[in-house]
Amino acid sequence: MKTVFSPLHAGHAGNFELISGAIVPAFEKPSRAEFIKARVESEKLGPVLPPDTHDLAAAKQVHTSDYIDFLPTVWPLWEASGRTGSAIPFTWPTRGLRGDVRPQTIDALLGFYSFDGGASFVKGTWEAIKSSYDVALTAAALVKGGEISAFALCRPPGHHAGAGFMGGYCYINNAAVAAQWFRDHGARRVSILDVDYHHGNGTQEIFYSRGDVQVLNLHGDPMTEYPFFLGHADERGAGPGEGFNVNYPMPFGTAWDAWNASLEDACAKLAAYAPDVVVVSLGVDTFEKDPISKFKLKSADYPKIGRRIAKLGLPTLFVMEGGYAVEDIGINAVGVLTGFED
Ligand code: SP5
Ligand code: ZN
Repeated sequence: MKTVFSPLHAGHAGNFELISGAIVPAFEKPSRAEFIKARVESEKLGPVLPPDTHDLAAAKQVHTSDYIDFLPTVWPLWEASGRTGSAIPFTWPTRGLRGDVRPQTIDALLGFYSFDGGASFVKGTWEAIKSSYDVALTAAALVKGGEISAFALCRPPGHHAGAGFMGGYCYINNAAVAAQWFRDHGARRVSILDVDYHHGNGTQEIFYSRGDVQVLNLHGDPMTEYPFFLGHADERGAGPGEGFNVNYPMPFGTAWDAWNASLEDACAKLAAYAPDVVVVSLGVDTFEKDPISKFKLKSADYPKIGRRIAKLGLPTLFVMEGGYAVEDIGINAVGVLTGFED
């Protein structure tokens, strides 16, 4: 399997986030991608290729144009306002406030275009976001070109980013961009299988009213786990999309057997949908040693995930999402990929 990777991810570094009442170095950090790349190489998964550069048209097929145009302006506006530390939103237009009026100052715009403070900017953040997007589209083109699978080693991740907002370490929804790109390049139906520990709220929002992209999500129950405000089992899609959004919320402590039962059900629904291509939002924060998550998957479980997905017999694009146990992230992420190739 070919991997697409860009060193430009590394400029997105030194970010902070608010967790459990303390401002701490962000768990989403450059070493994540480097550990995965090192494991791709040591396992001899296949060649590691640089991305081609793309314009932003494909991003604007799933995100609003004003949101995408905002992203490269964040750091210049932040610097122009005299600040040197990272740009983090702190005010949001929740219920009772005006979310329909675009404000005019950078602090307000950061809140207008986000749902939490988990997607901050430093100097190299936009270049990293753009490279992650290029990685996803380049890997998607490999699959369209006839590869049975490809690995988009994206960083930053994407599945929390909605049509018009960032959050949860995510800015451009790389998996959604790739799924839409497949639709725009001949695929009649696309399935997105999101196995990250957190609900892919952005992906769900983007495709919620559509019947041409099926979205299947396995995750921590939002009653008690981030992102809290989406991801319940009764969210089944709307209008032409009704029945094509499927959520599998699971309790803290979920280990392989129960998690795998959800995977089996999701794979059955995916096979019945008979898509032309599968996009896997590959998060490995389901791991028992993940520092911010509460599932109990073991390293030996990850190849089983890959083998099950391979059994679908469909062209498959793996898009990297979360996973914060950096010592093991390469073993687990690449474990899925080598399992796929078994
Ligand atoms: C892509 C992805 O995996 N994003 C995850 C963003 C999670 N942000 C909020 C994490 C809250 C963690 N709370 C538990 C504290 C553990 N001490
Ligand atoms: Zn996650």
